[in-house]
Amino acid sequence: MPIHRPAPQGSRVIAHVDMDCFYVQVEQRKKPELRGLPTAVVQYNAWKGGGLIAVGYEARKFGVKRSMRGDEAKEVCPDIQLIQVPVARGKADLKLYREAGSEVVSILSAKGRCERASIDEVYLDLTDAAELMLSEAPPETLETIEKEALKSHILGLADDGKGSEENVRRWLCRDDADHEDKLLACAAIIVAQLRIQVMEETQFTCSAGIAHNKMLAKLASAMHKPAQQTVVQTSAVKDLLASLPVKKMKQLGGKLGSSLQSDLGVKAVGDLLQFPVEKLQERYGTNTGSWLWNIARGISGEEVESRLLPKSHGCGKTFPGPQALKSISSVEHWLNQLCEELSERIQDDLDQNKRIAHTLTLHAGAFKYNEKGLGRKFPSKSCPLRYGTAKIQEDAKKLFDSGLRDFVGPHNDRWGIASLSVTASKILDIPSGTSSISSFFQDKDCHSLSSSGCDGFNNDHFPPSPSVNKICTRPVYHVQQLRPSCEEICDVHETSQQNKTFNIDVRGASPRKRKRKELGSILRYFQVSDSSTKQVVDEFTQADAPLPTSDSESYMEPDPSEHQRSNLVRNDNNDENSTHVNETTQTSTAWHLNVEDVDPSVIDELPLEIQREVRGWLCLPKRVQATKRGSDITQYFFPAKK
Ligand code: TTP
Repeated sequence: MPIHRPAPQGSRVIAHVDMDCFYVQVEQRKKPELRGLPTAVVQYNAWKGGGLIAVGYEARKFGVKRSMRGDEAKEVCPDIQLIQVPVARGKADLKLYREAGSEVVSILSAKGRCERASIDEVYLDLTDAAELMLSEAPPETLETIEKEALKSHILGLADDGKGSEENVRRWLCRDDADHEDKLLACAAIIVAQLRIQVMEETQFTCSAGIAHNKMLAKLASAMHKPAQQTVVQTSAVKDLLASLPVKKMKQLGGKLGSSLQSDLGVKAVGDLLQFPVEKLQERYGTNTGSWLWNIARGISGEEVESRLLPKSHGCGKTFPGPQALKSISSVEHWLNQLCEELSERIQDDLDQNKRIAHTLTLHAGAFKYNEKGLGRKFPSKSCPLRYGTAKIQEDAKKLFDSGLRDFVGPHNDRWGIASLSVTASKILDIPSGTSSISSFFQDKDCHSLSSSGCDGFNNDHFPPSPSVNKICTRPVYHVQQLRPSCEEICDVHETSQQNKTFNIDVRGASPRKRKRKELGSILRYFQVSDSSTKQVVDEFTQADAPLPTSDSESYMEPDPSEHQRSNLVRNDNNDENSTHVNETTQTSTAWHLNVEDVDPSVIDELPLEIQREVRGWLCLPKRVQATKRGSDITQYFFPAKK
């Protein structure tokens, strides 16, 4: 659903940079003898020469299109060079292209806030760079302006008969232009320089759109390709949108666009101008109605996010026609391949970028043999992500089983799987070092609240069963419970030689203790890990399956006096709603953590640099005497001085 965001104060200049026939360029850089030849990249497939996924501009001249198969492309362009996408684990391996995309991102990001939008496109917020140029070296003061900038397409610029480059030079150097257009002129020069730099350093060409917001910049970058740039002046917006088919606008390609066409008779984005905002809101809701009213006027407040790395990692494979998977063992085989790749990629991300993924999602495209027309879709399923190939494989398999049960229904019809994918999402940074551990665990909690809460796992992902409620309520319960313990760090008692227990007392903490805010969050991590693990299990169990109450409390036992809390856990499992749980937990005051009961495999799932520290922390007997309070994070978990 589109999200309406009010336009920010002040002028902005945003560029959308899109690589030209990207995979083809990557292949041509690898094999320079392909340069200048009609070339396409095909996805490995024995059927009719495989499907084309990228088509070079030389091949496009012959009418070769991405929708074609290799054999069809050869018919229209007999000399076409068909390059197979690299294959690993029986499926396309896009690592080469991903890394090539990163090379470009690292060049572009030097000039402004940069958002990597896909494998080959980025948004850049050039407002600061353009303002700086305007104040220090405005275009009219420049001795030379790169030809690349002079070749810009300026929408709405009338031809004055002096040749287009001269025309553009005049536009770039106008001193009577308003501030907004002057910023655009500066940005056009900056983008041209960046594109030259990308070309020189990577050998790749790209195209760009330059405008006052992301939406217009994206539209513009596709208008003149390859290796060109297009500028959208404010005065040209109305004409640009007047004839733009609704389906071409981002977010209008699906149901919303179809509804605009069929219900309101809107064909072009500009047709929306005739509808008052109230009418659009009445029909599509306040948010979407406001968004539609604004985009009709070229207004969009969407910010360029600062993101150089992908938002998620996904591995998928299609099994078209007769290749559809029809047995659990074949699904398992492919899930294992996909999960192996996913695991490798999230591990690389963790090692290289210190980022950790929190959610694993399985999507499948499925059909039933005896069903005519559109039946129930295979539901996508998610669960908290556990690191390690075997664990991801195990969880993905359980997600699949759960989805399949919902899909086939009680009749146990024969089924086929036409596509499978696994995705790791909700990727958060983890700062390294001791001080960062608490932040990391905080993150885990935040994640727990949002992703394990109803927001993160929506009902598309979870069938409405008691397990859903549990997923929504348990982490809320834990976090509610633990917030106070973070603020009021506790005494830790060694209750016996064999059985070390953390007793976290949140009653009447002193201000001094309150200063240690958040560091106790390491405990929350274990709770979250516990609940995470349970969530996986819960998600797979049927609604009527017994709920693992005692297990889930194995290392986070309630104080025996806390009958109320114990009851709550049970209520929770009995589907009580989260509000009730939250309210009542406010009264709960004490916790015990039994170190012996911590599952060591939980530690294995932590980032390496943190593992070491946590292991040290768990070796209490040796270190209790050795470490002084106040030296590091372990201080908070050692027995208090009597
Ligand atoms: P696009 O940017 O959509 O296209 P492109 O870069 O090939 O060509 P253009 O110059 O028109 O922008 O996609 C980027 C790459 O993503 C593309 O080179 C191959 C890959 N891709 C697929 O694998 N499958 C697809 O369906 C699409 C659209 C792209």
